Amino acid sequence: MSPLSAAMARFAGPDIHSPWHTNFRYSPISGLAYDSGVTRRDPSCILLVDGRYYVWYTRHAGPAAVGHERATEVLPAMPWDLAEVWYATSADGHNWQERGPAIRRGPKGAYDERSIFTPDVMAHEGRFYLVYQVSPAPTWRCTPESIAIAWSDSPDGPWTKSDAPVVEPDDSGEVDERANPEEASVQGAWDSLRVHDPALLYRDGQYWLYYKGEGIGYSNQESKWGVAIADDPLGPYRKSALNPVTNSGHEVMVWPWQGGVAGLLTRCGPERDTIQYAADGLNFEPRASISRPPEAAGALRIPPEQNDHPLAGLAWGLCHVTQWSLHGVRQGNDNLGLAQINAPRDFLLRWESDRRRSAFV
Ligand code: AAL
Repeated sequence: MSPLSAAMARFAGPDIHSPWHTNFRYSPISGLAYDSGVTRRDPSCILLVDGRYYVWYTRHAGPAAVGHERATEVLPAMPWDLAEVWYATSADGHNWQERGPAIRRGPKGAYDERSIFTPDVMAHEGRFYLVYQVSPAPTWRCTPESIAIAWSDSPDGPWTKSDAPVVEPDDSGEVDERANPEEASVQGAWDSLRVHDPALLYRDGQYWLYYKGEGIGYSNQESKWGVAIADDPLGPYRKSALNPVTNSGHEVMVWPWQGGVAGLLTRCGPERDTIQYAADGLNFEPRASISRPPEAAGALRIPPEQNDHPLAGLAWGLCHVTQWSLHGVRQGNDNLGLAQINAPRDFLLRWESDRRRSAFV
């Protein structure tokens, strides 16, 4: 065997030979693919119900985002503004049919008047729960974004929304709402600006709602994850005293493994692009470094009897491609047919974990 450099020796041990290490490959899907008039992004985890796959996601049809300065009641500031949560189903996970809205925006003055977005789903004891982000009107750079929940007896709805958000930003920090949130006069807690990207897991009789926080006075590249725990799925949720439970990570992607919680941390922080594990759901440790992970991934939720490998809960799912990530995804993925896209619309792709493939073995 040829000798290894120091760099390859420390990579080959903990990473490529770890059962937590994987690569990802991508394939196009039909039904939720690029559409020049519709934004689709931030897919939930996928559920298999009565032989059909279900996914929920952020959807906005109409003009593309124009930025906060030019946003109006009908022009979205960002691709997730003026959006609602829609859902789609599929027989094979490749060809999807959009079914329609699951959660619609609330009336004037409601906590969810401006936008409803970035959902995740949990099925538990015959009931379905959607957790998602909400923002009130009007929108500006520092609009507080919170997390709300809705439940239904069927994945096809109808859904009953919570009367109020169930997780809200910490109330510390001060910033003029017209300023950039990074230019705070008083810096707040790590989750004082917004709470985002909810993901709900049932663990030992309690409901664990993981979320991403952004703080007043922090760059949005410093996002981290926290968790809020409740005895009832509809709350009240109490934030853990150990929050933030990660020092890195953007969109939250968690799955259960051997009584603990595994997570895919991407994009932000010193431990971005790692897979981590917390045996107690709170104290996360990196288990593998990864390359080119799916952005805003949602994975197929599997029944406990199929959960026989650390990455069984990260086998395949959907992710999004945005105007900011399109260039990177196009490179090295000629199979995706993305060469012709030049307008800013976010859309969904399929990803699969490929545990056999490594550039180094
Ligand atoms: C995402 C998520 C949240 C943010 C925005 C839409 O990828 O982190 O959902 O609010 O970007």
